[in-house]
Amino acid sequence: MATKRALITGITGQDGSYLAEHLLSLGYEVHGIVRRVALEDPSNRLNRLSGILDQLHLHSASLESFPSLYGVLSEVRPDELYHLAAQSFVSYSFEDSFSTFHTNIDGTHYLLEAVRKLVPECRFYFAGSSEMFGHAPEVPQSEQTRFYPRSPYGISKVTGFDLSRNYRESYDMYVASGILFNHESPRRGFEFVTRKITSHVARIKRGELTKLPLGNLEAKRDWGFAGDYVKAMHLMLQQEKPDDFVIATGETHTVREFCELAFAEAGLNYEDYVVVDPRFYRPAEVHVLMGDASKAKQQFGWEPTVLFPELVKMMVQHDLELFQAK
Ligand code: G4F
Repeated sequence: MATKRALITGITGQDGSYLAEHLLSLGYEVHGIVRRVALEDPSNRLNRLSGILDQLHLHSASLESFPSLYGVLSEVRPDELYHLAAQSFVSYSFEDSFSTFHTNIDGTHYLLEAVRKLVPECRFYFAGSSEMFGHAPEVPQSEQTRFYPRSPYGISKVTGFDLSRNYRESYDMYVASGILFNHESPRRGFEFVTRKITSHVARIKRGELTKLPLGNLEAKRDWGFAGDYVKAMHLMLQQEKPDDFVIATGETHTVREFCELAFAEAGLNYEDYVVVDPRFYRPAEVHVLMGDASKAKQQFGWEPTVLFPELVKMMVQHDLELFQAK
């Protein structure tokens, strides 16, 4: 069989790097779209890809520019496209909703349109998000649950999801959306709460910091391991028909519980260090997320292999070593 060619937007991020590794291990030819600045500053901006860089084909383009995306698509002509790139930090989307909408909605629209024009047979993965459920009317949330986004980011993802479904239904394209609940790893960005906590634990342990300022400690999230979740993305594009799938662990935990376990892993009591700082509260919060991934399990046998305690441990151990070495 001919080698399959995959194109990943957001390849430099946490999910992009795990997905690229997974696809390489399956024998794919892997291409990625990156910003021009990333190619000019590889040691910082491509650091998550450092182990596989020589096996990748990177192309510079911007989600804000249709011609640049069109150019890459016409050159690569992928069999599968994984659209992961986005302004993905919910807090920031409140500060600049306009650029969040431009990047997340227009960027998705540009890609779908370029695929339709150039490679209509290409299978397209859209990175939806549990943030689309927002103020959800039920717990757990499944593919049937009504969306009620509570942030500009959530609104942008609902629109991207609707656009994706509309291309699937109008043009008979293979477009699948993953509704992924929070997924973390040692490669998570430091602005997200899990990595903020584990990196602070490591720096407090070293005596570099004395406090960890956080916002809402009672928010509940369904946290899984990103390495598991990228496998579901790939499986979604191997089905007979395109569809949408929830990917989650089915457990929910508070930010407070994450702190408790993370500090305990380093032999510390979180109550001695965590302080509530109203600056980290959001104008509108999503209080409880918990996913029901039974459709993915039933259709392609996907199940998480890493659950909450193991995930916290993995991230804390990684950061203890990382900051020890600095
Ligand atoms: O880690 P977070 O910033 O992730 P959030 O907002 O749930 O979004 C992440 O998961 C989504 C999937 O549902 C993705 F679509 C999205 O791109 C992103 O990856 O915040 C988690 C919770 C929130 O309730 C937040 O209010 O932690 C609470 N929190 C409390 N203190 C904090 C902080 N979050 C951050 N980032 N920083 C804090 O100091």
